[in-house]
Amino acid sequence: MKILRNSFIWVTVLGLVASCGEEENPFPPGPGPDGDITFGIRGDLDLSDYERVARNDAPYNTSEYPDFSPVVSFVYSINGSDEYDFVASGVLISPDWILSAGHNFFVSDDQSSPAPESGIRAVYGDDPNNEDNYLEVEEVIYFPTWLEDDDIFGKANDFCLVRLKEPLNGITPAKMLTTESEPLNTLVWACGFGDYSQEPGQDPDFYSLKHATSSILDRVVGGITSSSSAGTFTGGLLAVDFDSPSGQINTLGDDYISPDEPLLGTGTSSPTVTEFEAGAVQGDSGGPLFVRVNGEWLVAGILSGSAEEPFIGHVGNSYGEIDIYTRVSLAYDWINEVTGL
Ligand SMILES: [Ca+2]
Ligand SMILES: [Ca+2]
Repeated sequence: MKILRNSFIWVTVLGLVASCGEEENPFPPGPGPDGDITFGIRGDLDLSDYERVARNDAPYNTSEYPDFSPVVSFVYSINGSDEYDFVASGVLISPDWILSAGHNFFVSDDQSSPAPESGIRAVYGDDPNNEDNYLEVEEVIYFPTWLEDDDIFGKANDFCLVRLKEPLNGITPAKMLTTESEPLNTLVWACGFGDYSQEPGQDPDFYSLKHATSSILDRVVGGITSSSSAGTFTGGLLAVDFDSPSGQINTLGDDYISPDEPLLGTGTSSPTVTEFEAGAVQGDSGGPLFVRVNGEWLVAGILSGSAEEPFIGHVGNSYGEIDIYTRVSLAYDWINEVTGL
């Protein structure tokens, strides 16, 4: 599995990739018929197209689109200093609380203790480079089992709640899906601040801007447990795949079962590429997945990671990524207990 907080963790995880055995590869390595290699977004679109959607610029300001204004970024250090090494994502669920991924601030393989609040800033707006929008953090509360039993999406417990020092007024918080009614096979939207800074046309010295991406919800699974001294909890996952415009790559709809796919259960997936189809990249971690229920866009998932090698020879961040979100509905009792929402 791959974790999607930004920076050095990525190198660590790449070192863990297992060899792929003898299975037949449905997709030979290298570009497909229309040059099927990209980074994060569709190769036939520009990052600015996805940024426009995330700003809800017209025509993306109707009820057909979620309001992306409650999606925030984090800049942070692991040692509590103001030398911010990482960028990540989250979503405002009340003026005081942001829901995000536990692994953004604590990964037991890499840290002896969670990143101190003194080195974390939440940033509202579309641009993490705007220091006027930096907000101090009072506390980070992890899902009850996360600190003792963390495994990115493997235990379906990759959550944290970040309480701001001062409430953030002026932005309408996102609503959450509180019941197990995730609409399989419908259009969903993700949003975050994943790092495109090394890509052509981007400034390597600046954080990337907020971008919004779409897909079809391919998997809804439950019954995944995690345990700690706090007890045993049951959670679940949501998953989408990054289909290629050529129709050649449809990883959750093909016959090849990659190492992380059994965790996601069985099912089908449409090869149809959505208008703003994309895969998550480092820094999108903790960002929300919005589903539409009864006409209302609700946060149903928090980005935890991506499946390892969805097909043999897959190029990281390219078509075929399988992005995995931790289910909010199954963690809602904890969210409610902590925040009173
Ligand atoms: Ca898809
Ligand atoms: Ca698909």
